[in-house]
Amino acid sequence: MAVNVPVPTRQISLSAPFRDQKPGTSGLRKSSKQFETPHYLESFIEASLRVLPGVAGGTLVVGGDGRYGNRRAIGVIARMAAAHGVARLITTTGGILSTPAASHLIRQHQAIGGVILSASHNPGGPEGDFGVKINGANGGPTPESITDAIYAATQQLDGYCILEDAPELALDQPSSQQLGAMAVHVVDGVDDYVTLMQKLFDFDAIAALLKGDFPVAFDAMHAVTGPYATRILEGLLGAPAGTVRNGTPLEDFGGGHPDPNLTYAHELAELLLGSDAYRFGAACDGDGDRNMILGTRCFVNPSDSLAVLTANATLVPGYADGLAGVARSMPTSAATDVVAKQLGIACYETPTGWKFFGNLLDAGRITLCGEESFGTGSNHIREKDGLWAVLFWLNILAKRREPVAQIMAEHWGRFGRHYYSRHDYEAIASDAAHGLYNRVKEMQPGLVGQAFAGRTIATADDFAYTDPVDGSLTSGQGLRLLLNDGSRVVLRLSGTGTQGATLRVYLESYVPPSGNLSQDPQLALGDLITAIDGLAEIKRRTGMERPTVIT
Ligand code: G16
Repeated sequence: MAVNVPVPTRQISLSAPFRDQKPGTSGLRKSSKQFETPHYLESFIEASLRVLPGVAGGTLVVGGDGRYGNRRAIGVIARMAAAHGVARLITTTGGILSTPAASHLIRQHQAIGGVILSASHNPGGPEGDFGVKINGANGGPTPESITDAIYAATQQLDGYCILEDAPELALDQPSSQQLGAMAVHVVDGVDDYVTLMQKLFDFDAIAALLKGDFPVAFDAMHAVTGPYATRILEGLLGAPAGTVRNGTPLEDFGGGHPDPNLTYAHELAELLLGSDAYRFGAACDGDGDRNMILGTRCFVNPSDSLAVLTANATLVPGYADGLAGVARSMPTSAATDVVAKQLGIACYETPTGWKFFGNLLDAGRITLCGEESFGTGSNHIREKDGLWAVLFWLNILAKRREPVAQIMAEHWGRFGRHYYSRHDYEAIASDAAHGLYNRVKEMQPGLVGQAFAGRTIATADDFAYTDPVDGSLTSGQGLRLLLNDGSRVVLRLSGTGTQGATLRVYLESYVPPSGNLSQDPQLALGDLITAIDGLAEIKRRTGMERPTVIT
């Protein structure tokens, strides 16, 4: 029985505000060391609790991806939440909570929001990164109006409020506890999420597929999806033990980089692309919101994945009535646009960052959305959802009973193919990144056109977006060079890195169904790759002969 023991609240003074707490594309992401600086985490949490509406008397969800610093942060946030009058705090056993499961918990408990502890796909551990994401009452990342207000609050902070000498929370099993006047509920972070998935997908059909000759390899990358995937794939769907690889969450992700792409999930990629042993492969990132999909000798580009899910959605029980509309981030290829056009549904193009889908989802304008950065999701929550995408694919495969590669070939044969690739230049000098970006931005369109011999530039702009729901304007979202034959190059600086700058170069060209659909994307995009390097002087300015990651 929980006992309400009065615990004194203490006001801690800060000698000076922290100046570097501007949230990026997805919350505040810094090195673990930075977060260990005395009062650093507390400063950002104080600012967030001052800005989030409804804190006093409200319910707050807290959890994270299990990385180094997770448990300590939960303790700090709980004591600060209690000091700010939060009535009920919901956290999870071991503090383990994937980003999509957190979004669901917030919605299910009508919480005022949540604090998700993760630096997503960035490495963890004492030498790695930590992060804090603030989600709102709809379960999604807070809009820019809130993140700007949080940042402004950090700039003026002279202290914070925390419970003094409170007992440590017991997180080892589900329980109800009391922290001062605040009730703390420790729940199993997997249960509710699994129930939601069972409502959306045909578990019987997927189980029947997995019982046949259909070996699957899922790589949890020693991150948060391990317990979720093990329960769902090996438990409920009957996949053999061992289907889930690297399934135990570790504080440093086993020293790995939990980013599900061909570089960082290369062991899985080699299994699928280099042999015929598996029919389906997938991986998720640190906090479980990203996904990579593979078939036998077939990599599914994330932009294509969204298009395939859109085209096949009615095969899945949760989407059997069809889709209200779809959305993709600007750098994501237009593969989904073509499908949406054929289906006669709206397709929106938003800036990078899941928060931009929130209003469209809340307004019922879209059902599915996705990004080239391995994120796909729907209106079931307000975050991208890695395991959801895996189950969506398995549901389609269970209904169509065709190999992944055949599904892709048929898709391109019907809609045409958007050859697509992203080249990342990671951790480069910030000056070099901004220098080459500004060089292209300030260039005359005529000069830009010359670089793309034989084609002309239809539009060259810095992408700006007016939210169709609330009218807010977001500008400076990436340089778009749109060519008259429908191909394009986009340059964008990452908003999630913690070291130097990361330049992303997005390359895309469209081939109609009658064209050559089976080229290697790097070859199909070869002339665009050469042209943009010449134009932006990428190699010279970054000092790198090739990108760190090619997707
Ligand atoms: C975050 C956002 C995504 C966005 C990505 C972009 O991903 O949640 O919506 O696409 O950042 O990253 P960058 O700015 O580096 O290109 P995550 O998985 O890190 O939360």
